[in-house]
Amino acid sequence: SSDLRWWKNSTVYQIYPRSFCDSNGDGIGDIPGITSKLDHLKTLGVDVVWLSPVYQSPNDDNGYDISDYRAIMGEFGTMADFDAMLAGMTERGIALMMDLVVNHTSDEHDWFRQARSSRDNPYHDYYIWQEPVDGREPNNWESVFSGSAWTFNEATGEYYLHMFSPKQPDLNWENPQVRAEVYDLMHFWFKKGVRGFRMDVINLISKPWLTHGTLPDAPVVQNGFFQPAIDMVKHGPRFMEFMREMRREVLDHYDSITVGEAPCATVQEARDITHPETGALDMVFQFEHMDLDSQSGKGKWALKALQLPDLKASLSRWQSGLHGQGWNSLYWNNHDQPRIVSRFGDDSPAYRERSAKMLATCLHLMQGTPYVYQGEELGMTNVAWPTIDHYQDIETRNMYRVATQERGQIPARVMRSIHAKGRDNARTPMQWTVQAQGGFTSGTPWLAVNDNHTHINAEAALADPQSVFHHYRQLIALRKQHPVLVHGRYELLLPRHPHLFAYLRDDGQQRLLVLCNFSGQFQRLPLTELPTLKGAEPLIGNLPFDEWQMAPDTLA
Ligand code: TEU
Ligand code: CA
Repeated sequence: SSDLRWWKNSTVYQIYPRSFCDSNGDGIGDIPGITSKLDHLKTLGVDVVWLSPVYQSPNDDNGYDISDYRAIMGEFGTMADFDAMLAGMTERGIALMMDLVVNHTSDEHDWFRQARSSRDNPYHDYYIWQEPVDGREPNNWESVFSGSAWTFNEATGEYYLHMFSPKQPDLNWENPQVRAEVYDLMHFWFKKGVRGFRMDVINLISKPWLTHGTLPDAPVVQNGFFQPAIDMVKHGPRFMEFMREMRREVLDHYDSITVGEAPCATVQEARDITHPETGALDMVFQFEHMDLDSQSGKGKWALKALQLPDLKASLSRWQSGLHGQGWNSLYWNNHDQPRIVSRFGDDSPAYRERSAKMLATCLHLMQGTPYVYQGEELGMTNVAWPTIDHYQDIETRNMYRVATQERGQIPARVMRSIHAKGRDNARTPMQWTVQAQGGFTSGTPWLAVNDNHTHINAEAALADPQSVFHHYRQLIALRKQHPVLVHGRYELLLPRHPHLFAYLRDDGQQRLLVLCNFSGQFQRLPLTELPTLKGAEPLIGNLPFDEWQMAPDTLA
């Protein structure tokens, strides 16, 4: 039955190849580099790797702009290197998930080169075109990377849609040939031995106005003409139909693991997508908990301090909402998000390790499949570089330009947002050793290594039994040992407590109490509001047991 699916007690590790390990000194992480580090993953105990894109790409968005879905990016290696990496994973019992980026291609993909050449080209209908309106963009949609979501194409006199960069034109999923191409390339990778896919912004593929109706404007929420548009496109009218077709045509033929990235998804939408009988994917990445430290409706850069009760309410709604009716992914980090210990925790020397372990515990003991992003298992932190030229990310650089040049914002303030939320926080190279460049490369890294590699690095973490790494290793192992972690129901306790995140897991056999202190201060447990702790046994903690058993006078 669906309850026994293998990925339910698995943990996934995400690799962002550009920043993981450079084998040849050109400063860019690569596939042989990954192959050389597989024992790190084996020691950690993860079951699955999600590999961010390694396909041929002009790298406008670091591989999320693909120009050939069946070729490996030259900087990363060859197909033979890929096969060797996959074999190394298989030997170690690690399954590989690829990144499927099919809401859009690169503008350098042959399909788009043909499509833009003339209205009569057979590939023209692979993409989404609109006539100019009053000599300008068809509507007010803003791309996620700033500026219009429409770019004019001289050769055909039309605009094409790109929800992201102009170098990432959106595919037209209404066209059955486009869907057939996608299913085909999925079979290609499955046949190589890949076990599944993480599907990039998959809930944006069905554009509402292409099914019926006219192209609407997005509501005005900010200064200037262009307005955020994801909500106008997500979970469109034919989305579930397309996903069920993909399930039938491809996924049902393999024992796979799938996760759909679904910005702006609601619990109800996630239930539809992940329902074992009527849905199509095993789980989704939802973003609600990632939006709680920005001002509502104003986008990720409008900073706001996290209120712990909001985080508890949000994660708990997802826990209860999918229990028995779908499946959650559990994540704090990925290549688009700032480092969690710097974000919801405390990365100061006094607290970094405790804080990173607390956050890991809070997430990993919930119901769902946990994802660990490279370096999270070391408690890697954000960076705060002084000026925009230190940054590489297209989203960050475009936002800075528009904010300072068109919206009149003060550079120092914009930099504060970048320090808090910029995607390069996640993309600084993996810190392997105390040596120069953290052992990531023998050359000059494409993005600077965090100075703190001198004390935060894998070598040091493996040698220290109390490290963040070994805490993650234990959490990953616990999921295999205790069925309550996989199947137990979830119940939030102390919903309004400002500093404690407390919850129960219960499968009728075993009860587990999770207590997380999000503050830097000692917190007295409100014992009358908690189940009795008499006879309870400690399972895992962010301090050695003798210290944390002494602290509260509760376990007697
Ligand atoms: O991200 C999609 C997405 O929803 C972004 O808006 C994300 O929220 C944003 O980057 C946060 O700042 C996916 C990929 O994960 C991202 O790396 C790509 O740039 C994007 O799609 C386009 O492919
Ligand atoms: Ca390299």
